[in-house]
This record gives sequence, C-alpha cells and structure tokens, in this order.
Amino acid sequence: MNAIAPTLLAGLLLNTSATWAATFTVDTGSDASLSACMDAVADDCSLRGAITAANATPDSDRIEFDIPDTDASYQASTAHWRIDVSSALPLIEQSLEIDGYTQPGSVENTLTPELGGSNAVLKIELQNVSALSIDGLSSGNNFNALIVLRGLAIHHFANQIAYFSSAPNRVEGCFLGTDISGTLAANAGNHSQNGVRLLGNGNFVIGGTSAAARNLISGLYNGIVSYQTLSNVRIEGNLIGSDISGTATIGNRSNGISFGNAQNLRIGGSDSGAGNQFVGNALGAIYLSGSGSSVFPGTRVLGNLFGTDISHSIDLGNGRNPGSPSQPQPTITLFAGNACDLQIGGDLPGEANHFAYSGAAALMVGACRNVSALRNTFAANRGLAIDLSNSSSGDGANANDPNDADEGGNRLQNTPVVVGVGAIDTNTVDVEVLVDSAPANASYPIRVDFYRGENFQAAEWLQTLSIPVAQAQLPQTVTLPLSAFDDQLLLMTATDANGNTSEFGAFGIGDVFADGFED
Ligand SMILES: [Ca+2]
Ligand SMILES: [Ca+2]
Ligand SMILES: [Ca+2]
Ligand SMILES: [Ca+2]
Repeated sequence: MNAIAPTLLAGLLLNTSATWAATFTVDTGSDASLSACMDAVADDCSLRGAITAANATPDSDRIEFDIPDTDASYQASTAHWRIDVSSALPLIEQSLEIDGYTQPGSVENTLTPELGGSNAVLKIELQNVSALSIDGLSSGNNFNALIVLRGLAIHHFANQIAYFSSAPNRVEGCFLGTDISGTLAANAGNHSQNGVRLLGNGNFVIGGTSAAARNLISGLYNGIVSYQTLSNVRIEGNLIGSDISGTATIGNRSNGISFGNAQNLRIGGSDSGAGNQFVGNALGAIYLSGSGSSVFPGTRVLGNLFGTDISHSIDLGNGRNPGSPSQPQPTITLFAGNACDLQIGGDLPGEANHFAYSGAAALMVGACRNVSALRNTFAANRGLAIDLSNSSSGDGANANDPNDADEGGNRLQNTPVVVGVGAIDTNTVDVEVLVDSAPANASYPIRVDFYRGENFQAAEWLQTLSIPVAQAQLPQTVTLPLSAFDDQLLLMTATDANGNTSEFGAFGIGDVFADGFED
C-alpha cells in the first residue's frame, strides 16, 4: 500500500472542500443587496445579494427561494412574490443554478408536448422597474461559468436572459415575457424586448425533453435571438408565442427564433418531448439569415408544431404581421447566399414537422441551397407549403424549366410531374412521374416524395421513390395507394442528393377518374 504524504492529503482535502457548492436561500423580495444569506437569519438574502455572494467564490453554487408571505414582495391576489429590479442585477460570474421551483407552492410542468400546454405554477417574478434597457439575468466575463436558470417569470428587460458564454447554459421551466400566470402578456407597449439572447459558442439548451424543462417564451419582440455564430444550441419542448394552455396566442411581435449563422443547431427533435410549439409570432416562427459558404451546417428543425394547437384544429397562425397585414410572412424564412445545409423534417419517426395557418408560405427558402424538407405535413397555410425564391422574400410558385438549369433557393429544383396513369387496382394505382432535372443541374439520385393532398395541401406522407442518375429525366412508375386520391389531389416534392427540395407539384386525379371512381 502506498502511504499518502500528510501534506498531499491536506491538499486533497482542501481541494475537495473548495468545490463544495453553497446554497443561498433568498428570503426576501427586496432589491437591496442583502448577501449575508444565513439560513437562521430572516430578511438577509435577496436575489441580488445571493448572486453577489455566489460570485464571491469559484464554487458551483445554487440559489433557492423561501420567501415568507409576510414579505412586502408578496402579491396576495396571485399568491406569488414579485421582485422589482430597479438597476441591473450583478452579472453571473461563477457556475450557478437559480431554481425558482424551490419557492413553496411552485409546481413543475408535467404535460408532455403531446398533451399540449404547460401546467407549471411559478411563484417568483422578476420585473424591470427601472427606466433603463437592462438585461435580466446575464452571464458575465467568465465564459466557463455554467448557468442554469429554472422556474422564473421574467419580463420588461431588454433581454430577459442573456448568455455570452462557452458553457452549456440552460433555461428550463421559465416564463419569459408573460405575467406569473402565463396567461397574459406582461408588456403592454411595443418594446423591443427579447426572451433569450445567445452569444458565444456554448452548447446552450433552451428547454429540454422533460416536461419540467418547457419554457413559455411569449409576448416579446424576438423569443430567442442571436446575431453571431452559434454551435450545438438545442431549443426543445418550448411554447413560443402561445399562452400557457397552448391553445391561444401571446404572440411575439417579431420572430419566435431569429438567428444568424449556426452550426448543428437543433430546433425540436425526434425524441419524445423535443418538439416546440410556435404560434402567433407576427413575423414568423423561425428566421435564419447568415452568410458564408455554409451557413447552418448540421442544423435540423424536427418534430415541431407550427401555427396550431395539438388538435391541429385551432387557427393560431404565424407570420400574420398584424401591424401590416397586407405583408404576411412565412412561418420559416431562410435567407443566405450560399449553402444553408439544413434539414427540416426527415425520414425517422418523430422528425416531421406540422405547418398550419401560416400567413404566407410555410417554408421560404431564399437563395440558399441544400435545404431538405421531408415528410412534413401542411394544412390551411395561406401561401405555398414550400416557396423557393432567389431573394429574401417569397415569389410564389415557380414554373419548371427544361433541364432545370435555373438557380435560386434550392437551385429552384423542378417539381415532379405526373406524365401518365397506369393500372388501377382495387386499392392501388400506378402513376408515371418524371423529374426534368439534367444531371448537370441536380445531384442524383433524386428522391420523389408522394403525399395525400387535403384541401390542396400535403396532409399525409405516403412513400418515396428514388431515381438513379441512369434514369434521369425518364418517366418512373410508382404504385400508390388509392387513398392518395381521397381528396383528388396528389402532391409531390423532388429532393436531390444534396438535399435541395422542390416546391410541391400537384396532380389532380379528378380528370383521370371522371368515369366513376369518385363517389
Ligand atoms: Ca436568511
Ligand atoms: Ca417560388
Ligand atoms: Ca427549376
Ligand atoms: Ca434549377
């Protein structure tokens, strides 16, 4: 056995004790800097003071809440505590978790996205009462500090939460931009206030796949915003632009998410609980605009619900632009000069998004390439499901051009065209389809995805056909279920091997079956 030298042992013990986390329990809603934070002493620990105390050591600390209802911050009518912030709170300089769910009476959300909404009950509200455009809770100069913020209602700040960091900071179970109940906008005026602003290369997670992590990010200008390159950010399970029920809007006045360049950004996901709900965002749910040769490499938008509630029946919309209703906007706008390299929907279970009630196009691909849109479903959108264009705004349906040499969003990939109908069986029909893209103008194999149309939109994905380069520009026969024509309209996209998905092509079956297949 090796003996440990006493001096070394003492050093180990010191090091160990230095990493023990302290817990500071906020016991007053005062905005004064009360930082003694002794558990046995009342009224000696404010949020401002607790952050100051936590910053004083490099420990990974925790701030909890236990404010009595005799405190001046107590709001009897709503049984919660309101902290009026009259000047900027200290920046968070060391690893810290602030957990509003520790205040007695608060309850974490238990509703999954499939059930819709949130039943979280928050008890701690932070509101900016200064005349200044200050941030709410913000990281500081120590980019390695890991910050977790949970269970707080925050409003009236410039950015309710601002992360400038290299650490995987999280925001979980917060209400940003609404009142404590999550049913009303906190901001009556037209302030340019954002929910979360992100900067730096931290692998931030806003929300998460657990129900308790779901945030409500509504009634703001932008819900989540960044102007610089992000890496590996995940935005999961949030309600963005809705109220707490998920069945009504407290819209954001600009976008739900507005980002510049981002790599491996994940909005939603195929995991249970990962999908976000975006509704009521005036200028659209997601606006991604960047520059460079590859703008959003590895980025995926998966499993989200846009413009409606879980029943898919309520018109909640995105991109309606109520301030200028003659200029409605897409639900998702992508604008960049080169390759976007982005996947919206996909082949794996849970990857498809549902787009409904968009003010304009559901998905607008402006100028950039390699944006695949696979297996998503669409209903009641006022513009095209997919609109490719060569500028920052949509231009409606593009005609196919011979050989597909035109360029623009997703290379203005030509849509599939039905050139013939073959054998009709009891349950199936053979359809001949052609994609007129010369191998010089698209990457093969090209896949064609077939959807059952309903009210002229792609309601249900049916199947995929792959066209190898040897069969380029030649008719291909595919056997489809007759149910593809339940609403008499077959819808199709073509996607080349680089992920350039076309607009939707349509084939009306009414003429073909005019002899009695209709009921
Ligand atoms: Ca105390
Ligand atoms: Ca177009
Ligand atoms: Ca074309
Ligand atoms: Ca083209």
